[in-house]
Amino acid sequence: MGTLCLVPLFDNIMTIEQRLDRFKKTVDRELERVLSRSNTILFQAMRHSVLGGGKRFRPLLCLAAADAFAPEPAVILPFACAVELIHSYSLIHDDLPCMDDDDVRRGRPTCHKEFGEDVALLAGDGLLTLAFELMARAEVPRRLLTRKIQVIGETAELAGAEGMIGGQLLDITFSAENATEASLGELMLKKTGALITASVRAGALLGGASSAGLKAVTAFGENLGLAFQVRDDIYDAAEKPKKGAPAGPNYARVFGADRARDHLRHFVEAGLEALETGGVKGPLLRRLAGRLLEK
Ligand code: GRG
Repeated sequence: MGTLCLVPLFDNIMTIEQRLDRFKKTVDRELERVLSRSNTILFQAMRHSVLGGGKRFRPLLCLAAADAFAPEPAVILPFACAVELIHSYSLIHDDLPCMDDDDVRRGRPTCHKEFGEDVALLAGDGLLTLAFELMARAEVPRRLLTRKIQVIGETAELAGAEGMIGGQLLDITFSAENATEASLGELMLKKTGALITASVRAGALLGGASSAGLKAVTAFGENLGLAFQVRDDIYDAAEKPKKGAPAGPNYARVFGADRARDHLRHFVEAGLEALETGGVKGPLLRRLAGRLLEK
């Protein structure tokens, strides 16, 4: 009895960082499990890309958003893993020679460098479809069935042609001469913000958020997506340009590093304010937002 009582007590005294670390380990273990069902070259390529590092920012956001309400954690896990699989697919395709043509990802050879373009293309497709399989097959309590279907539909939309993929199209057709804050904002909101918004909305919906809570978390996700991309652009602009590669859209290059840093802070603060306004405590969400202002 003593031991059982200590479990919730231990939960309460765990720091926010410890809880996030525990979530990350749970996600890593589950991703490893779902990707171990076969050892074909395709699954080897999928595992190479998903299990080779990564901050797991999107699954953490999903679990943190659920945690802000009253979740049953086991219900959320397949959805948290699904957003990471979608993210990993987008990275594989983004690294291909017809896109960014990158050789290194997370400090290791990109998927096509290790397995060839044909297998890498299919590995991306395999991860995308596996994500939807995980969500469709996830067991949820009866009262959450409608929300589960909503999450699957929304995730498809936000990751799709009007969301992340649409953002990637804006990226490849971008012209620096005609760039405005609005056009770059739309690009970032779609390319990076859409999947981040999908991640927090999935967690909030399945965590039982009210419509006010959901509205707050959605505004948080959109602002965090913008902050995430501006931050990435600040780091990117500080690096030497890649040999022979045309410079893609970059907030810090277009508007200057100082203005980009101001905007990064503004987007993080606007995200936190949205939570405040909606009465969402969400300590884990706040901590993840805070990470974007750190080195
Ligand atoms: C579908 C081809 C295709 C592309 C979709 C998301 C995307 C568009 C492309 C990925 C490339 C990219 C640089 C996107 C911007 C967002 C970003 C900084 C991704 C890196 O995400 P992190 O930092 O990476 O979360 P880890 O390695 O931690 O998972």
